[in-house]
Amino acid sequence: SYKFWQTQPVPHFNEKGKGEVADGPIKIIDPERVSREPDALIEGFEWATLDLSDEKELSELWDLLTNHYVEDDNAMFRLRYSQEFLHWALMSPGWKKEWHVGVRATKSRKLVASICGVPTEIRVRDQKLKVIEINFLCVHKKLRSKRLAPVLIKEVTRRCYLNGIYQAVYTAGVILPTPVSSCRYYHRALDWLKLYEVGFSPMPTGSTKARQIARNQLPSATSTPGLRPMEAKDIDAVRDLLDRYLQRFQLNQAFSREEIQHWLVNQVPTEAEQVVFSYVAEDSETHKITDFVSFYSLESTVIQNAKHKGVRTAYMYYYATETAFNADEKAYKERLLMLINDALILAKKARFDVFNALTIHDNPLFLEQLKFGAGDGQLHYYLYNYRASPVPGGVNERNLP
Ligand code: YNC
Ligand code: MG
Repeated sequence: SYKFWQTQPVPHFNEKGKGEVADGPIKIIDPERVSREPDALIEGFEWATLDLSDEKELSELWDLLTNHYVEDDNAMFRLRYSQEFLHWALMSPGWKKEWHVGVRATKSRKLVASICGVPTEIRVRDQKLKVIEINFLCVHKKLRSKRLAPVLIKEVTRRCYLNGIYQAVYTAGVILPTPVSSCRYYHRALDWLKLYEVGFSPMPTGSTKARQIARNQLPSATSTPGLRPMEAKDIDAVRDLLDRYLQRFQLNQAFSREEIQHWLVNQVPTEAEQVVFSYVAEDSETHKITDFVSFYSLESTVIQNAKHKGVRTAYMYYYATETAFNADEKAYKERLLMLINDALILAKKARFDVFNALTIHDNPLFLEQLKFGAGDGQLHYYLYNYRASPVPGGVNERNLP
């Protein structure tokens, strides 16, 4: 019955006149009237502001998430973000430690809950919005169902309002009032046998291990001419290419140059865990960047398995190509199939076990043909304090001329 969400500035289910109302904020916030003090926490706990530039506090957050963050419905796998990933995800341009909120046990000082945000800009159709992107809402397993989550959400909201940010975006696997868009996870096996052994991939009726392994085999070399890792010198070309691509979608992120650098250029030293893997195709004659593809690395812990401790997963990230979509859909699809298949090859070479992609952007054009299979997981996209008519069919709805 959404006792908490009912009280929040989000569109409610079955709102009257849905679709007739113009996009816009739900509530106008007067920062002068926002409380200077956080709400009280349950006895024995206190608020904390995490300083993630301090290795020790970063590893405290890592520890909380490694043991208590998102699991699948059958509790077989739990997301295992690396410390490098947390650094990447939470210290993007414009980050503030005030938006890395924690709860500590007063006596032991142990970190028992978190909610984090980073600022960015999004476009919802013709409107540009300054937002906070909320992630890593987590409550220690022993403190579940005590209504701590609403208190955390209210606290990060207060800290955003005080800093002049009145809207937010977030995603969740669960249904809350009210998704602006929804999509499904697809999975492409890179090491089928391992995925079978950990209980992730089932054996299709009538198939065999040998047949499944053969079916998921990939070429050893990539095909896109001039494909190489993205470097800092490619930032402007990639930004231009990606921005033109993203503007075709009704809901998208308006990346600054600094954000392109942060989110797409690998900055992790070779001895540490690389997070983002980006590649560009450079034309050998004109030296123009014609294509771009990227994925990021996020492991899962295998909760109970004698042989395997973790699954290394590559997640499809952004991509774009000069091959025009509207001019020739067939040529576009061919190019995309080659580019994404190359991403699979590169992920396999980097020892990933599985490649995930959502049904967003132009992904539906390649998923089936590149042997991705539909998973059980859904991902719902939400806006806070902003009413937007639904982006039908997911974030992939195109702004066709
Ligand atoms: C969720 N994922 O419905 P009602 S995703 C938001 N996002 O409220 P309690 C959630 N709300 O129904 P527990 C939610 N999951 O009564 C549950 N809720 O209105 C709502 N899991 O609270 C739920 N991380 O504390 C209900 O539940 C109320 O102890 C119940 O805690 C929940 O990061 C949770 O999946 C999720 O750690 C923390 O189960 C806990 O169960 C847990 O009694 C494993 O809470 C990890 C996990 C969620 C990952 C994520 C995005 C979060 C977005 C939060 C909303 C942000 C709004 C914008 C704020 C900024 C505004 C500005 C400007
Ligand atoms: Mg709770």
